[in-house]
Amino acid sequence: MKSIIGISAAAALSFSAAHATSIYTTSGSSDLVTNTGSSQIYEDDGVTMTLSAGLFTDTPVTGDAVVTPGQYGARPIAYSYGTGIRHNDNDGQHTIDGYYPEVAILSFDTNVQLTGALFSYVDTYDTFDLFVDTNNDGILERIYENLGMPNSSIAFVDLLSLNLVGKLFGIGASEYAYNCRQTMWGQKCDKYSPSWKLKAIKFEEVPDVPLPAALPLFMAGLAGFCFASRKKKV
Ligand SMILES: [Ca+2]
Ligand SMILES: [Ca+2]
Repeated sequence: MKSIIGISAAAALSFSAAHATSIYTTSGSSDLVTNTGSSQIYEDDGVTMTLSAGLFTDTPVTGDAVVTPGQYGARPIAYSYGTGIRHNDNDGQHTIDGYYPEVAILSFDTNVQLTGALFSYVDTYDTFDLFVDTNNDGILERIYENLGMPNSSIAFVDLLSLNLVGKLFGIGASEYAYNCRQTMWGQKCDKYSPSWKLKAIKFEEVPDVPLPAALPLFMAGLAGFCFASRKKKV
């Protein structure tokens, strides 16, 4: 018991060290504002995050993934360890698992960069898939699959280098049996079964207008200012 407390304390410490907002998706979370049953609404540092759930197809070899929010009544359930997903069509476990591939859908009210995820209920060789709405049409695209996490019951994964920017994201678990891909070594299958809970999400607010788009506006403003000041001299 003592070692478990030691591990979780160390994970919490490293998780809060960086300057970013952390929302804990546990049943006792102080960030939780409303739980409607089909979604949980969290708020921290002025940012609102809505957590809902869906299932997704996980097509062998091609890697195609289509997310259906709320399919078979898919819904997030916040437990003391973190949030899992349940649904009504032969759900494998109360975790986020790949028996029917499940995905936690994270919707923010402002542009953010996901910088980290804290997983709980983790066992050996657990993996996760990452989805981002890359073209802002409200539909999630899977951009990474079978990302690894530390072999620790509570595992933090730093997402900073993946540059995940947007308002709509998904963190899910791949299909148990059909997770096979063509690789340069031939067809490889992930024989492990991903199953875990989402304990916290770390993110930073980023400007809605990207810098390259803002630059011409700034230049136009500068040109206008020069023109105005020159006119004054005359
Ligand atoms: Ca489940
Ligand atoms: Ca999209």
